[in-house]
Amino acid sequence: MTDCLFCKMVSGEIQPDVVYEDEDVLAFRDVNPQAPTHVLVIPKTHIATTNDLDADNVQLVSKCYLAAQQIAADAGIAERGYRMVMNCNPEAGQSVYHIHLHLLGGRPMSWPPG
Ligand code: DGP
Repeated sequence: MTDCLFCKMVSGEIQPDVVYEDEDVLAFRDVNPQAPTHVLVIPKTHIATTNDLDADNVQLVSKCYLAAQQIAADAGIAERGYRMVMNCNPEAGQSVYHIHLHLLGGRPMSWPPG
């Protein structure tokens, strides 16, 4: 999608701080980090929200999780623990409408989230 911030990162029009990339997935540091490690993992295919997942595209979410797992291991936070979350729509705080998996770690976190 031409108007999507994260699609512009996939195309190279905008260059984030990339930590991982393969043919299906791009991962980069969040511009406003909420933890010492805060990486966004996105499918290169535009999917606006998790409501738009279906049997044909859901495997991209699996790939995001596996990439995040590796990034967490590389960051040295796998054993201490980390959080992975996708926000959907306004009440959950989604602000960029291209699905993204937040990987957060490197500090203790509370539950439930705010
Ligand atoms: P969410 O609120 O779940 O939609 O998360 C969107 C995240 O995207 C938020 O944590 C901030 C991040 N973000 C927004 N604009 C940019 C940007 O231009 N570059 C990077 N690296 N991250 C961004």
